[in-house]
Formats: sequence, structure tokens, C-alpha cells
Amino acid sequence: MSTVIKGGTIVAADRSYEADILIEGETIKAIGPDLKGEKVIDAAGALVMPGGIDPHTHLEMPFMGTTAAETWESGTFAGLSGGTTMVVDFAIPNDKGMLAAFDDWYGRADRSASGDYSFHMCVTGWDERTFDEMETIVGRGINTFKHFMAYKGALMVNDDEMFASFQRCAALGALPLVHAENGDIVAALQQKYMAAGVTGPEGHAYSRPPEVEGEATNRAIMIADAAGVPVYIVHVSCEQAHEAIRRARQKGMRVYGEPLIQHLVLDETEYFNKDWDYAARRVMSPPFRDKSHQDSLWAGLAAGSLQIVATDHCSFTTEQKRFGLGNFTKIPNGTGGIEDRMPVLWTKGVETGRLTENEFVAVTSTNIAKALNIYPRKGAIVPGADADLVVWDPKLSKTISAASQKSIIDYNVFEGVQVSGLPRYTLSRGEVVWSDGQNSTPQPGRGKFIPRKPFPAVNKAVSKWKELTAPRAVTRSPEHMPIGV
Ligand code: DUC
Ligand code: ZN
Ligand code: ZN
Ligand code: ZN
Repeated sequence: MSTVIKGGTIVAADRSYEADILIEGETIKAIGPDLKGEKVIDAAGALVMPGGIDPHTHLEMPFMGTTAAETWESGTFAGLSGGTTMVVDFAIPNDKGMLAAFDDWYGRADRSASGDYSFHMCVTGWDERTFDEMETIVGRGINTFKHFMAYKGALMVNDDEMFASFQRCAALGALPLVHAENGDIVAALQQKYMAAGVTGPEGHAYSRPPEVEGEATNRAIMIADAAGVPVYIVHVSCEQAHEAIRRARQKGMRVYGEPLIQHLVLDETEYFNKDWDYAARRVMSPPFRDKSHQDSLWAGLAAGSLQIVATDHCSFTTEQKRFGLGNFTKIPNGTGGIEDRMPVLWTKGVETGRLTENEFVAVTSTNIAKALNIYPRKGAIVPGADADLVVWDPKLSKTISAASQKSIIDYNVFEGVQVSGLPRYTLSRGEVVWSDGQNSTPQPGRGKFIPRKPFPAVNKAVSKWKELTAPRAVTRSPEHMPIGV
């Protein structure tokens, strides 16, 4: 079957131009004027963009004593309805290890996802099995490993563990990702506020100030450089973290920064003088910040010091949030955004003149595909690429509301936000999977795992210490030893 998308303006990361797109099977066959196909999709007056990639989701994730309620089925379909055709979710090993975690995540996604997917594998400690399993995981098509510097006593890794894992990433051609918050300071501040009787959701924000994120971001970057590996900082929420990233990039370090749509638009007043449910629904880590940080994040996207906009979609119901009544440290951390990322970024970014339409495509798709090494199969409109496309209609508008969302959560942190710019059609590998006003339904199991190869040898460190030590000085020892000296 061939399909032609007719009469639209193609918007790529580098330019916009008028052309039709011919799709054959699952991929783009040709781009040009007056193309013919058996089926025609009307893109008159619309922009045709590469499908959005959300590089940061936690669907059905077991976390903080419960499990994120957004499922692979509801989450990926919600994504398609908002123009996101692929998600990259975090697989978290338990004591059965990484291979079991891969099988677990793969099994659920394979059964339930409507859109394409990949995983990042989390490194939650350091031992021989982890060292060995990382190589097997790379062989299965995962080239990114995530490290939590927070969640002390649970997911958190210490510096020695992170350094060992980063060196292993360098050797395997993998990219480390980091949740950068100083977990020791967070734990101390949590105790302090609870002891002082600050038990509500505002305590969550007080206990995770920007300094905690700035310190950890800088530390992660320095450790990555010492290990000779690039690093990707997830959910950059504040100027302190952004500053560390800017400084590193100026020195020639390969550091990626990923703000979330939530932090770009919502601020800390969401936690203060609000009813408990309202504020708890917005508890995520890092927390929303003072408005001044938003200007820094928007500037970073325009300047290129921040390259990617994600969601950290990790959605809990109000009932689950209430586990933390009387103790903010027990409120499951996470908010949603998978369905709203692109419309909200368009409305608050492109329509306000903060981003060009091409920058919009870069930060929602193309830069992500490049950073995760799936470009140009994803993130590009070129012959041979997967036909993951959004026919984006800047004139379509709506008011965001939990009542009408595809997500199965009982609220939406963007409730009441007016957006203009929505998908008229979303295509996943050549098939229309979302069509405005047409009662599209999820297609569980349709989504495919997209393997990601190791990176080419770009893992250059700026620091010089490695020249003084053996080149392959990674220990296989389970001890948390300083490495290689
Ligand atoms: N932050 C959240 O808010 N939820 C999931 C994990 C995280 O780091
Ligand atoms: Zn340990
Ligand atoms: Zn995180
Ligand atoms: Zn996350």
C-alpha cells in the first residue's frame, strides 16, 4: 500500500519547505512535488513534522511502594494523540538483575504499546553481575544507562559506583544518563522539614532546592569527564544545573541537557497555599521552581545549551498520591505530560516566539533521535526513514482537561491550559494511528521495539588524568574501590 501526504509544509529541524511525502509500507519512499499514492492524506494548511520522541517515561513503573498507574497501553496511545510516536522508558532492575528487567519491560511493552519504544537500563549499584550484564544489554539494543544520584536507600548510586559504571559505558560505547540531585542532602532536608512539622507537599519543594540539583549536575559532569564518556542530564529544572551544563559544553565536553515541559511552564506556586490533593498531584523530582528558572530553560533551548524536551511521564492517581498524607516524603513522585508535551510546547514556545518551528522539531524529535543513536530511522523526514509523521494543524485548539484526555489518570497538571497546535493525523510507520475527531482507538501490540546500536568512538574526555593511568583500568571487582590507580 502506498500513501501520499499532500499539500503540507514539511518542517524539519533544519528548514521548512513545501513538498508531498510518498510512503510505501512502513517507510518514506520519496519527497517532492505532485507525488501520487493509492491513499491520500490531506495536509493542506498543515505542517508535516517527524513524530515526537519522548525520551523519558516511566510507564507502569514500580516506585515508592506502588506502581505508576499509567499503562503501556494508555500511555503510548495518549502519546500518539499528542503527536508522540515513540517513547523511551526506564527499565529498573530488582535483585534478579538487568536481563530480567529487560525481559519484564519488553514483555509488557510488546503486548501493550501502540507506538514504538525503547528502554534505558538503570544502574542501581555496582557489582560483577552488573559489569557483565551491561554488555549483554548493549547487545540487546540498549545504548543508554541511567543513574540516580537521589532516592537514598533505594535507587541511589554513590560516586564510586557511578564512576565505575561510566567507565563501563565508555568501554561499551554507551551513554550514561543521570538524575542529578544530591540524595544525601535531600534526605537530610526531608528529615529537617518533617521534624519541624512541615509535612505537606510544600515540604517536598523545600527539601529539594536548586542547589541540590546544581551540585549533583556539576558532579555528574566531572565524573563523566574523568571517565571519558559523554553524559545526558535528565529533567534539568534550574539555572544552577543549566549553568553547569553550559560551562561544560563551552569547554568541549559532550553534555546533553533535557528540560521537561512541566518545568518550562509550571512553577513552585503550584505547591503553596493549595489544597493537599492539588499540590500532591504536582509532586515530582525535581520539583517545580521559581519562575526565574523558566527563563533560563527557555534560553537554553534557543541557544542550544539544552537540546531536548521530555516529560518524565510517571503518573499516579490521586488515591496513590494520598499514601503521603501527613508525610510528604511518601507521596509518590511523578507527574504526566506525554499527551500534552507537543501542544503545550508549541503554544508556549512557538506561538510566543521563543522557539522557531524548526527548533520545535529539533527539541521534540530530531535532537533526541541523534542523542539516542536512532537517527535518521527516527527523527527525520528523509527517504528510507520510518514514516512516523505528524500532520500538525496550528489552527486546531483545545483546553486541556482530565475529562477528555487519553491518559487514564484522574487529573492533569495542565488542566485548563488553552493550546493551539494539535495533530490532525499521527502516523506510526506509515499507518494513521490518530486522526482528529475520528474516534481513534489504541492498538496494543502494534508498537515495535527499536534497537539502538552503541555509539561510535566519540567518547573523548577533556580531563588529562587518564593519560597517566592504564587505558583499560576498569575493575571488575564488586568492591566500591577507586578505579585504576
Ligand atoms: N522523578 C519523578 O518525579 N518520578 C519518577 C522518577 C523521578 O526521578
Ligand atoms: Zn553499592
Ligand atoms: Zn529522575
Ligand atoms: Zn524519570
